[in-house]
Amino acid sequence: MTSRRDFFRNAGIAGAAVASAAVSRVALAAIPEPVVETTADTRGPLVPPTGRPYNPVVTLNGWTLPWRMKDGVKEFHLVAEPVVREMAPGFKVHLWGYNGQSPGPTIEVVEGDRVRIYVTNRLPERTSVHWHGQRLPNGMDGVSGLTQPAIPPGKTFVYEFVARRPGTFMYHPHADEMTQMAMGMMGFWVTHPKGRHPLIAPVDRDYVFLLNAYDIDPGSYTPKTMTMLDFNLWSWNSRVFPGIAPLVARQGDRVRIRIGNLTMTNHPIHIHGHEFEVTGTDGGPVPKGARWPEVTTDIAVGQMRQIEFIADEEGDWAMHCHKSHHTMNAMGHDVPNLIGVDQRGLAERIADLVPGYMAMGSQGMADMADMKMPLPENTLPMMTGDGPFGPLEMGGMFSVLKVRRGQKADDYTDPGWFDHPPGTVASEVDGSRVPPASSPAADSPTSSGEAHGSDAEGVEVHVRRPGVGGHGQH
Ligand SMILES: [Cu+2]
Repeated sequence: MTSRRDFFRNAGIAGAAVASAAVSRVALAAIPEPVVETTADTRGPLVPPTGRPYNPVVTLNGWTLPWRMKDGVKEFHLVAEPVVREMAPGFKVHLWGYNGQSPGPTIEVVEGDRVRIYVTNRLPERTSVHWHGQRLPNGMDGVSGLTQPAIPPGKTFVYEFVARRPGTFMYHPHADEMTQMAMGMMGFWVTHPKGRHPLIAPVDRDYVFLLNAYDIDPGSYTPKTMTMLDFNLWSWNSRVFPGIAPLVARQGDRVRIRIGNLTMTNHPIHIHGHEFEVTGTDGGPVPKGARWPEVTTDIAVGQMRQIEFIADEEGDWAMHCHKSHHTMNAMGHDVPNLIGVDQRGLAERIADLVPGYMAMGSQGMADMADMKMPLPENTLPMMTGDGPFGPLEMGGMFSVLKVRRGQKADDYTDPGWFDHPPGTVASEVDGSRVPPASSPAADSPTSSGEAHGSDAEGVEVHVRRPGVGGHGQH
């Protein structure tokens, strides 16, 4: 039975609870409503509705965080929380992130803006936010234990500083960093120049994304956070091919792509069909005399690079990490090299024991992309994705730069596959296009020339060793 004393004690507790809820409701009323995104769609550029104007960026499979202006201060509200991220169609994983997604939303401000960022911690452990690359008061740097107490679960902290220099930045926790970054906690930050800047060119398209990596066993939903090197999902903005949005441009557009690396290894990012220059790093714009053309740039751990080029070649141009294992997905690694191994007899014997067993890899791994083998639930085949000419045999850090003459200036929608002009696609040699008998190869004693002619059925290619015949080198 409840005693009178218990009653008063309980009433006291209840009263205290009401009072604290009322206080926090008042405090929360001063904080901007958190905005939450639940899909992995690429949102179009957020044209600034308030504050000073700028040309907004587009976050691949992501979005920009809206803000409110309060007494001349740009106020944002980040919520650190568990999220569900679709890494590719049909493949959902349980990550930690901000405002409903991993990575968190991109923050865009203008050089000189005073910025106030509320951070609410809905994680089961403490966290903090480090504003990677920014000039700011030391106590706003977000290193828990060193520059601030960590944000306990359930609490909201506030960061405030002036965005002093324009450039490409990111944010991530500096508390139990290994776990929290392996779980997907990170986001992009762009500070636009306040006017014309001698080293920052206006561009027609400005894309941003982060390089991240996960180790998620096929059939499971949560990353293994203790993995140091052997990740099995190499992602852009927590998406893997064929889940990564294409980068779309109108022919002739000046395109900037800003990339930050928060994985545990470097990524040589490569674009086909165009040369680009690195016009900025995490330290700021690169002086013009220090830029050079290239088609691949290595982005080391913790670095940011912004690359720029004129998208003047129409087509569907591959853009990917050049580490070939980073353009592969989870299912199918840790398989021995079976090229040249005749598995037929063995496969039959195993199939007696394991119904449905299939042998793979005797001629390379392309079988993987063709066979549509049943997979454990919630994973992706190692090589996947279909293009207009068949399987792409890709995964991971791969996307397509789609350059089109007819793309509208503000249109970021996928224009579909490129319609190649007639006669511009590599194709099988037919008899009518075999080199004539008078070609230099015909001089070789090992090339009789008997296979040449219009009969495609009879084409035979002879192989000549260097230094044997043909050039008088005996
Ligand atoms: Cu890579």
